[in-house]
Amino acid sequence: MTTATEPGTLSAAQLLDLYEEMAVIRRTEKAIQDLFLAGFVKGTTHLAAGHEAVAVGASAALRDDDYVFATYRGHHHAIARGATPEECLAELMSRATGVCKAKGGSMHLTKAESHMLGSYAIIGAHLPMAAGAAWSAMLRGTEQVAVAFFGDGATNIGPFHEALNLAAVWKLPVIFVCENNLYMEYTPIASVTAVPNPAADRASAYGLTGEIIDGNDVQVVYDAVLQAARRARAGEGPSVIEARTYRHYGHSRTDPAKYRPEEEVAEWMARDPLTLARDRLTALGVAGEEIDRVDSRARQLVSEAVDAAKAAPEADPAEALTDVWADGSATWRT
Ligand SMILES: Cc1ncc(C[n+]2csc(CCOP(=O)(O)OP(=O)(O)O)c2C)c(N)n1
Ligand SMILES: [Mg+2]
Repeated sequence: MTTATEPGTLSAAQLLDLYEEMAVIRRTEKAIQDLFLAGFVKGTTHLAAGHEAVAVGASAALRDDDYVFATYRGHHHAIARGATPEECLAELMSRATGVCKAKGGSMHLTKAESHMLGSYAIIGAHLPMAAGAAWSAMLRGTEQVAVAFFGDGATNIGPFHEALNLAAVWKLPVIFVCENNLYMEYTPIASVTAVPNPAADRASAYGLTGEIIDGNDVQVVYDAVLQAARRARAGEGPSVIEARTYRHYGHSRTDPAKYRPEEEVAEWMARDPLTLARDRLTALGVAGEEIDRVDSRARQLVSEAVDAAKAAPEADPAEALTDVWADGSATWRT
């Protein structure tokens, strides 16, 4: 995983690595949309195309043993924390080689061995879980941090407030990262929220500082999370980061997102995280051909992942009750 030691010190090579990770996620999301429309993906999907910089920038600023919790819009976090596109695609296609052997599906991508402790479909549910993981790390003295990524909609849900409160009281090493993409399903968050910045403006109620950042700029996300993680490891408690971003697709499945004003969509598309990273790379002297080579590599990797996932065997029903409890079995039920 690419890391640097000081905010603002990512080298061109490191930034190019982050660009590649974002390109891989973008290609994977596009592949998922195509596979879904072709009938290969069962259930639903919530694509994170447009949100790549949040996952990749944050992940690069974390240690490999830090804990990450995400929402049902979590493909980008799973990949940023070490799940391969092939494992994710196979999971969505109910294959035996899926990252959860087909028990999770799109909304529950989880990779416990890389400390990606799950994607949660109940809005806000995982914020107290992240606080719990942070508490565990604090008690064990490991200097690990826990990060909860959640949508703007979660800020109007009780567990958001409960988690921030207790995290502040106990000075837990947890980072709350709101991916504010302006909408909760089909409702503009601004139309149902009493303050303009749904996460950051609430932080002061718990004695915390809320930081609003450009969630489409991978360097900015990296800097903000690196500093928050440092504070957490130094015993200075939780941070609230509101990363403003935008989804490229509709909320889920085949939602064409016609409720979004055209100018708004155009404005955000012009601020695509990949375009912003490309601009940064160009300013650092990286040649366009080199970035194009990285793009081709990402396209190739995902295309091979699609083929491999399609060719993989269906999940074995005998696996349905494995890996569902800490001892690796389901014996607790019997
Ligand atoms: C507790 C709860 N209430 C309602 C829902 C239904 N629901 C699913 S997605 C969603 C919108 C959430 O929006 P946001 O938190 O902004 O996340 P985004 O989809 O934009 O990433 C809602 C209300 C749910 N899953 N859980
Ligand atoms: Mg939202």
